[in-house]
Amino acid sequence: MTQHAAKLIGADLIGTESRLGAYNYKPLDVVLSRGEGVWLWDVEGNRYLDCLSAYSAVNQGHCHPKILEAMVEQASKLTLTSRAFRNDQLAPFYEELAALTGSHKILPMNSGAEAVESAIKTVRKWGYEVRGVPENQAEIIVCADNFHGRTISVVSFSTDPDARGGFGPFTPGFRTVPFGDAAAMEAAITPNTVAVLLEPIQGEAGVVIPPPGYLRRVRELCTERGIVMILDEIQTGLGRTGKLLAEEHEGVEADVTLIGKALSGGFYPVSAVLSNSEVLGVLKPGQHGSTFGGNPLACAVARAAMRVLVEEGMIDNAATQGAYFQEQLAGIRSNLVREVRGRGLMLAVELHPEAGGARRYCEDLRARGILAKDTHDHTIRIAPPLVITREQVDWALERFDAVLTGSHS
Ligand code: IF1
Repeated sequence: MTQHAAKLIGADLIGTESRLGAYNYKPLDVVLSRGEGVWLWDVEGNRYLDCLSAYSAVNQGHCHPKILEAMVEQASKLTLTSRAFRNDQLAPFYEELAALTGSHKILPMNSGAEAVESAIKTVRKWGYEVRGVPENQAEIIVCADNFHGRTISVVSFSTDPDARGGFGPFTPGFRTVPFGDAAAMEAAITPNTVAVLLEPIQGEAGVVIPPPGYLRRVRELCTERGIVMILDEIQTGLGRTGKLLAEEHEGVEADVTLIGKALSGGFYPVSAVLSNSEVLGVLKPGQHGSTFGGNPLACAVARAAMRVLVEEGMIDNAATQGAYFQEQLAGIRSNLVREVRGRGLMLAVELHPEAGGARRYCEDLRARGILAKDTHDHTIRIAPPLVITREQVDWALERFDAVLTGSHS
């Protein structure tokens, strides 16, 4: 096929998307058709380094051969039984996930938002049954600028006008405090507070790292006041920040941890609520569930995704390459850049407002073979698959340098 024909096919696909699809996204106009490791190819055959990793769902790299093999093998045997019957993949999935994370109880779900919803339901019930909170009075403390998903209850406590505007009436029972302010959190606690819910590093907010000691202080508060600490590690978990879970950077352990995204290496929606026995123990048969949650295909895929993450040293690689990437980005002499920040391979370059928005730089990066996503107008988010090599980081840095210093290559 000629380049011209491929371009027409791409344009045609974009046209059809616009005509038939709900207009709830405004993606870069790059139509991808293949992925391998850190690389993506579009329908025209152009190659790109992926610096988004499907919002950290593809930590293990695109189409990881071992996850693919597990998926194909399981798909040819058994895909779905529902939880009305048992399947032979669920128990080993529990066992391996519990061993990896040190959890005592696991609730398997599908999307990240479902894991968040499931945690909210569970801690409310725990509040009534274990803590004796009066019926329907349970409160959960959340942080401003959070991102936990798109369902009604979850957007009910979003502070982003786009995420919640027009979607009321909202679910009550949430109190919002500034992220990174433990004193504000302490002040918001009432006798009806059953849980706090937060991201260890805020992703959508633009890779916002709380002040040192914050998570430790939140942990202490929760322990002192008998409140469940829920960490949403759907984006930060599974190696992204250079540790299995981002909570490890502060040496804390949440009571409830939510994971999703990379739990399947991007092959399939798989999420989970991890907790101690007391909290998830409140759920009894018939009180919560999901047709697809814990299905054998999901479990087999997740088992392979966890295995390669550990066996192939991806978590350490995220720490090593992430530190190098960040240090080198910070060394780029550009008057556009306000701050470079991040942890592991969860990085962000925040531009000065005068730079005119991050989107144009993402377009420029795309023209040079890098796919990165802007967030909050002025921030370029950089989160490649955790399999990225030093050479590939250097390759990316040349291009970031060119885009941020306005030099032509
Ligand atoms: C979209 C952001 C990332 C999440 C955390 C729960 C969920 C997410 C911490 C829900 C999902 C996504 C969804 C994606 C964009 C994306 C995102 F920019 F919106 F914030 F990753 F940075 N908790 N994050 O980050 O998980 O139900 O989607 O499986 O297009 O909405 P989900």
